[in-house]
Amino acid sequence: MALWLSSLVIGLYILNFTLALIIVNKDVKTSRGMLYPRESETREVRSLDGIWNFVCSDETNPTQGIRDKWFDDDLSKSRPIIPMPVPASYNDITTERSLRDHVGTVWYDRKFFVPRSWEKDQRVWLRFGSVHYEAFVWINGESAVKHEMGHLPFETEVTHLLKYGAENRITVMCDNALIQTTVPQGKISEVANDGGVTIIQSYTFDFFNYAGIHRSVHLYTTPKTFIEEVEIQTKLSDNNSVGYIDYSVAVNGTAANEAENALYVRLKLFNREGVQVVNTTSDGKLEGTLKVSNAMPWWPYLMHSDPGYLYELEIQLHGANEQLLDVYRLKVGLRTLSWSNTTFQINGKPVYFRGFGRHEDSDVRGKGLDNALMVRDFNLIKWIGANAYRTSHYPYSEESMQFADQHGIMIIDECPSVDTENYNQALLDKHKSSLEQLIHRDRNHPSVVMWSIANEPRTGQLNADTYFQFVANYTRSLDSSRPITAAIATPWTDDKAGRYLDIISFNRYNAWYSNTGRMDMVTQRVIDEATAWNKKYGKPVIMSEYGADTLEGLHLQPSFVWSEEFQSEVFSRHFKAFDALRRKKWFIGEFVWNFADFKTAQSYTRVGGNKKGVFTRARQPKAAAHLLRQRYFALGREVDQCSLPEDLFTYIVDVGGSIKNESGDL
Ligand code: BDP
Repeated sequence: MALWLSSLVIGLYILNFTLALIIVNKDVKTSRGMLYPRESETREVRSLDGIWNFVCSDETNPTQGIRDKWFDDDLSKSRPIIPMPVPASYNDITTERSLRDHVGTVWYDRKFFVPRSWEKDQRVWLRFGSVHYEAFVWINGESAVKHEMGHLPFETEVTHLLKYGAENRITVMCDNALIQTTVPQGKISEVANDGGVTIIQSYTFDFFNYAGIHRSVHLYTTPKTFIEEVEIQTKLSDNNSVGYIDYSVAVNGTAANEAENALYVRLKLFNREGVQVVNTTSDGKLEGTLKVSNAMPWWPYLMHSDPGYLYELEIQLHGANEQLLDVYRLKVGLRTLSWSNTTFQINGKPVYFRGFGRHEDSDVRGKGLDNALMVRDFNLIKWIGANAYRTSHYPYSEESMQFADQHGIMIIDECPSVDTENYNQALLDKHKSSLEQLIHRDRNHPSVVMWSIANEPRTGQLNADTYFQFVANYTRSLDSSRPITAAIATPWTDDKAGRYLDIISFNRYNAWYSNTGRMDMVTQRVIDEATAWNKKYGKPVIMSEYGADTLEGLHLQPSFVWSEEFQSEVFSRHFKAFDALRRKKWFIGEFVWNFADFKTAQSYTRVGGNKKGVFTRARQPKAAAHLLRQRYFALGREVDQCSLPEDLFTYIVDVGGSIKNESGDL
């Protein structure tokens, strides 16, 4: 009897365990609308950025504000408030350790007026560029919207919640807690401290879990019947002289429901000089193709003398009797992407990526959008001669995506899945949703040339195979016009995800995490690993991370870990490997880790944060930046015949003809 009972218990345990392991490919909720807010003849936009009121909940009582309905009145009536800038992470604004390291909910509110003129014949929308990690929003005490997932926008219609010609209140509760089913994952635990117990947030990823209202908050109006979605795909004829823009427009509103057939769109395409080059009208399906003769293709920076060429597409929505209902304008870059098992091409030309992994991170504002920082970063990217970056390890601001379009910088667009492990159904559903939201947001950007579905997922683990098959296939079903990659650090021998990708990216820290300090153990190892990945999957390969922590101003000769000399030498040993690999064609890019120093959680391996930046956190070059600049421009000249900046090399001596011939003219 006892034996029978214990077998039953063991059997039930195994069944329970097995059920937890089964993951299935379920449908996930898809996003709607969310076109970037732009003013037009029919739309008004108002920013709610500024200084908001802020309250931090007690860590041990994170739901108190909900129970006590803090959203019913001004926050100041419930708790003492402090000023908090929006957009910004809240963590580094005050001098308090407790706010920097806070785990759980915080509250924001502010007042704003809505003009009386907005009351009639239109709709009003409230849109957040991003709140990390989960947001709950109330307008005048009424629940307006909830959203889970940092770094991605969300919006809701607030027409019926607003008071027109009067003052309104917006309240936001933001929760930064990361658990095993959030993207990214984390763990919350209760740990004894000197005063009793405290809540600890831990995570394995290597950047500070900054939180708050990270990007702009907008109110905007649309007509009652309006353009809700625009999706475009572009391609060029074989000789790049004719461009094609496939478009499809979705409309929301009563006129759309009542008189579907009466609606049509008129599309006008303007070139950079503002000259109209196409004017066409759709049928009732609101989709079709624009043909652009004498096309100006969108080229990446340094691949062409006029990179980042953008047209402007004006979309006019018309109703019955040709009534103009709505106007929305979108920048369009004409380009074709193609890839095979050996190459990745843009407009028929093979691409060699030279770039960075980056972070949205800076002093004081954390991950908050900052236009000064964004423009400085693009200036540095262009100064150094890079043509690409990966949005490691989450989607970056929409403003930076628009900037990349304009400057011809190619983007590997990554979703917020980092160090993914312990695969389960809830995680899979959210991971897929993060990609859906990302693709929905970024699908019209010419700068986005690849989707990255994860950074350093534990792809050797049980279930990794099924999990990544589902994630990759879902991504492909949403957009088949761009290849899919993931930055993998699992040894190629154990990896189970690569076969679902189009391009293999791998991260490896030779001479840093492995064989620390051994300059003689870099070059061949990089060549061997890249070759092994290519042999295993037969796909193009990118080295998506390599580098070394470097304390600015520390000089040691011969080079020693953490010194500026060490970073330069590690880079140089990699360059040698990359040059050997480039000859094999299937090796298509090199990305340094990282663009700039950035903040991490506290750890004895991090001195004030991760110092693998080529630039400091204040965006000034370390010594290796000058070396990298020479390489990136030299590659640009060899691969894409770009011209070199005059100040690339410092004058040393007039070497005369003989030496010049030996060393080439660089
Ligand atoms: C890689 C991670 C990156 C880290 C980097 C490092 O992808 O997020 O910052 O290592 O340790 O494994 O510097």
